[in-house]
Amino acid sequence: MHPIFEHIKKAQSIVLSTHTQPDGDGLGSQLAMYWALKKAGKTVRVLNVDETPKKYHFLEQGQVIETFNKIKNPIKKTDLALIFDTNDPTLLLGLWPELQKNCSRVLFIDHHPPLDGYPLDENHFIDIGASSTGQLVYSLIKGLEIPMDRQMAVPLYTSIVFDTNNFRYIRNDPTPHLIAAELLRHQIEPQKVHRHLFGNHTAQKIKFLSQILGSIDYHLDGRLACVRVKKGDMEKFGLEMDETRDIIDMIINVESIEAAALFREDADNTFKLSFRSKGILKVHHLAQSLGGGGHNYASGAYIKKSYQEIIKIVVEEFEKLFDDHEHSKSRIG
Ligand SMILES: [Mn+2]
Repeated sequence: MHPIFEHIKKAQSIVLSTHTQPDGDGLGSQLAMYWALKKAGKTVRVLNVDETPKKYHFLEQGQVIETFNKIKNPIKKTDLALIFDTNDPTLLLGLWPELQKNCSRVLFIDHHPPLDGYPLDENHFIDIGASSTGQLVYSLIKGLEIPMDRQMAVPLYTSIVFDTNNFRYIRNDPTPHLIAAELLRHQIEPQKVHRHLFGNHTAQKIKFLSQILGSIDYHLDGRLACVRVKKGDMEKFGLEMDETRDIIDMIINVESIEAAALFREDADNTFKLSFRSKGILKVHHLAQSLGGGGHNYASGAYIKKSYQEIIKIVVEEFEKLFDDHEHSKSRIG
């Protein structure tokens, strides 16, 4: 059995956290774990660096999530901290040193490839073959023999549906469907979950989308689509950061392209980049070379440069990826 089970069993006090700008997988994972550990009689606290975006408020039964920079009670000595859906300490911002200082052990539960040069020992629960962190949390709850209930099933289903983009990215693996089928037995009202995750666009968001989708630039003979979200756009349409997350998933649906890049301007000369690929190109190393990370076909990075500099780098790097792919094809063929 994986050592994580022993660590959880012997810990009495546990803090749960996830990456900055939390998403459906990170939040769903930590909330499912919260209810499971409470049921097992543990003292549990959920502490995140950023506030929960509006669309996930339906998950918050009982306001259990605390935001680190607003906490009323300091972090006390804690046996264990579990970090979900990342293995990158920098994505915990100022919370990371506090966890290091106050928790006897800090472990990652994640499905992202470990960062280059940051070895993780066997105590961390990492499986890059899992389609969501929620899937890993499901196996933890099962392994700990905590009986499933509705409070755990709703956030777990949310994790799986969110990270597989409605069961699109499951790599021929039946596990996400099998877990979902079991969770459906707990009256989770899946239509409500889908509505919160995918059917929650405000009229303002649709206006924003019409502007953004009208401004896609195509590069490399139409194989790469790039779109820029300017700093003022978010304020102009009254949007949360989280509301730009699904734009790139819409753009990648353009039939003729192979890859897409989104440039979100968070401050002057400061961009959040997101990359998507339909499967021919792997975009994980491109993100890593820019200081970020992610998966083979979905990755991202934060970068401080002017837009002109960044777009040049990104288009050049994609050109290399396409060339490498062509060469490998001709070698095989
Ligand atoms: Mn995830």
